[in-house]
Amino acid sequence: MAPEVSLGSRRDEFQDRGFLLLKGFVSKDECESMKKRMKELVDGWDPQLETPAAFTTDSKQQTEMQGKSDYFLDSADRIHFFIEKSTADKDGKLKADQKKFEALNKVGHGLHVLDPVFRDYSQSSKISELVEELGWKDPVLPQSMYIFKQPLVGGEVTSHQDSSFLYTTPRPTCLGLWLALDKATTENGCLWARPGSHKEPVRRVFVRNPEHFDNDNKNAPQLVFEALDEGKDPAWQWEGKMPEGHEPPSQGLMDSGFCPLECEAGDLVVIHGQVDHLSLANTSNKPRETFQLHLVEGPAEGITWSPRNWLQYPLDKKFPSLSKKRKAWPDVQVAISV
Ligand SMILES: O=C(O)CCC(=O)C(=O)O
Repeated sequence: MAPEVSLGSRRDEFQDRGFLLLKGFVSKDECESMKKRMKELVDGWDPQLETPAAFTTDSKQQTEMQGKSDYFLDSADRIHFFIEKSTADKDGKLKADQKKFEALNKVGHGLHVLDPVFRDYSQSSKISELVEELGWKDPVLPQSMYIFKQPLVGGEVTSHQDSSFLYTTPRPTCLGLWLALDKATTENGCLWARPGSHKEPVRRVFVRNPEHFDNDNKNAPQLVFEALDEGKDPAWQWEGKMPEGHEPPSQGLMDSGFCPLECEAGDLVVIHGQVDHLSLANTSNKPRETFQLHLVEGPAEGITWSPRNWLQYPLDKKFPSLSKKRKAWPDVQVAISV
């Protein structure tokens, strides 16, 4: 099925609102093959051999949990499995009676390089053509994530700008490509975005903590939030817990300028790195799986990947390039690398 938004108008719409919803970007069969492939990867994952890490978007817990874990930092160019906090024991490991698939929050962050199925989609010409059409000149792809939002278990993702986590200088250049693999609604935790918010600056960055890495204080968190725009946090930027009245159908969210982006399987939400967006918990018994890519401009555009970002490749590796001129992907393809 061809995208509903006609060529030519979607760049304008993207620049105006900061996001796009492209209907039928991939076929239902492609969605099913990604879901099937993920089940195979999860089948091959032994949570007892690996040390899974609970994943959260609560900013305090993020510095406390991800901020202590080498498993998170080491996931940059590997395939690592992260579980919902509610399914973890006090050490962050999978509870003994918990089934592994239902516990998963996400798998990341190197699927686009390491796994043949996710790599094929990430390298496809429909991705590079879209990105080029939206104005990226030297796009490189630092990360991919498969997010589960499991029925009745999948938690909320609090409001954030992606450029806080994938920061570039001298200007932020992040772009998110959020592919729905299931129908996503307000009941099972679809995305919500605040139109026009991409015209506001990046308010904070999630970075490697110099106290930990430079001053060798191993008791300090590895990762911390730093404010870039002190004192200008908008009243709606809830961190941690959504305030009362913001559960579905979420009139409170709409009053704060957010709108729900309900999707069919195969639809793509394109998200500017500065757009405020979030998703609520999955309160239904329906799955809501997605595959997401995040790209930035590369060095040929005079853009530098911040050396303080959490995600760093080993020195001998480069981010894969989506540019038609420079298209270069590392040769490596393995099922799971831990
Ligand atoms: O998939 C979700 O629920 C939220 C994902 C998101 O906000 C992100 O990856 O930036």
